[in-house]
Parts: sequence; structure tokens; C-alpha cells
Amino acid sequence: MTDPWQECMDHCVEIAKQAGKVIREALQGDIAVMHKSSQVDLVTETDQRVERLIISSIKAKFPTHSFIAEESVAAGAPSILTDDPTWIIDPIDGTTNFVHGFPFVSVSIGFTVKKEIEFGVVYSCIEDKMYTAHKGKGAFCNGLPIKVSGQEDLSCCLVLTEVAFKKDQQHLDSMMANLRSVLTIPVHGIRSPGSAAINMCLVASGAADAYYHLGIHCWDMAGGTAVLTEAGGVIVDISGGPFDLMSRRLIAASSAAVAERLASHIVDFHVGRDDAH
Ligand code: LIP
Repeated sequence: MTDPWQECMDHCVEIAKQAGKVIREALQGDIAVMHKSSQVDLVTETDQRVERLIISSIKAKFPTHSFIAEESVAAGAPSILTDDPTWIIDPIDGTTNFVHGFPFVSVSIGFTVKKEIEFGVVYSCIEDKMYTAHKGKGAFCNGLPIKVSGQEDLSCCLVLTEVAFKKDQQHLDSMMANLRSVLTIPVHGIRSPGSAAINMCLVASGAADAYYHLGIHCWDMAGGTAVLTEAGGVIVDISGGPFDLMSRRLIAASSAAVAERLASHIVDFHVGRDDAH
């Protein structure tokens, strides 16, 4: 039987490539930085331009589809996941890295149908690594199959997370407590690459064994969720319960055992939901 979403996925890979080229070219010039919710929540003209490029190209081909995209939401668009075929887009995941020329910058696109992830594409455009995954068909990096490490012992894991000060003392204290709790398990190490989508792909390809994050958004997770699960990884909520794309929390791991044990070491704190308003 032909796959009804294959054409969408092929288009997604093409548009991610084009977006990546625009981002690489922008890195050659001056980057004007603007701020969104705080002094450390950065956005550039390139984020906005790349998002317009991706959405207009998809709309021209699939006019009935829905969108949730980072910069459109920042400008007031709703962020509600429905049963419609929906493209969830982060034009530049790792904007702070982009601003500084730190080489983990990605275009992240996930596609859902009836609220389930159908496929995901994460293009780490400075490294030129195209991660792709389509439900039931495996995960790939530049066309070659990838899989998780399969590590089951958390104390042998390289763990990823992200650290950022959100101007909220309780958030900072909880984040530092979690770092301390995970470091003292002890694990082999903690790394913070700066692009959630790339973090998920690093776990998917076995370069890291686990990733946890509170305060992330659906557009940071959607593309990587497909890649991680199709590579044999496990995604759960920070509590260890079922993963919810709109919840702003996740643990992505090489095995259920690692996910479960990591969940038991992480203190929960309130981050709200993407679909709260
Ligand atoms: C960023 C994430 C990063 C996280 C930031 C932010 P953006 O996405 O990928 O890992 O630490 O809080 O959400 O804003 O560059 O698309």
C-alpha cells in the first residue's frame, strides 16, 4: 500500500535542506539579535525568514494542513494540537548557538496526524547531518541507519540537558538541584549542546545515552521524537509517565531502564504547557 504521507516527508527533507542553506549563508554576515520573553530568549531575522520560507513552501503544496511554528506562536498564533495533519516547526533550534557561531544549529520539523507523530526531520545544518525518521521505517542520518546505544545502566551514561536562567529563582534552584542529583549518581558526564532537536538525535545515534529537559517546547521536540523512537529509543515524561508533546517536559533515553532511573532522580517544577492558552 502506498504511504499517504511519503510525499509530505520528501517535501520536508527538501525544504529543510533549503532552510539549512539560508542559515549557513546568514552565518557569513552580521546577525542582528532581538529578544522575546527575556534577555536570554533570542530571535533573529533569520529565524523569522526561515520560518516564512518553510511555511509558504508547505502551504503551496499542502494547503489544507495546519501549523504550529515557533516564531508564529511568538507573534500570537495559537499552539493547539488538533487531529489535522500538522507541521510542527522550529526554523532554527539553537538560536543562541546560531548567534554565537557555536556549531549545533538545526532545522526541526515534525509532522503529526491525529496528534501522533508520523515523521520527523532534523537538519543539523552546520554539521550537514540530515536526520530523518518515518513511523515504522527506522531512523537515518544522511541516509544511513542509526540506533541508540542500548545502554541500560544509568551510571554508565553520557547525559544531555540544557541549562538556562529564565529569571526565575525557583526554576534555577530546581535546575541546579537536578544537575547535582544526576552528577552524583554518578553518570559518566553531562553535556549541554544547545539544540534540543540535536540532543535527541545524539541519543538516537548512540553518541549520548539520555537527555532530560523541563521547559522545552513542542517545536523543539517534534522532529526529534520521531528520530529517537524510530532509532529504538524511549521517550517518557519527566515523571516517568507517558510522554505528552505539549507538556514542555521529556526524558529521551537509550532504554526504558535508563529512562525510569533518570526520572527517579529528577525534581519536577512547574513549566506550564504549550497549549495552555
Ligand atoms: C532552544 C532549545 C535549547 C534550549 C532553549 C531553547 P530555540 O530552542 O533547543 O536546547 O535550551 O531553551 O528552547 O529557542 O533555539 O529554538
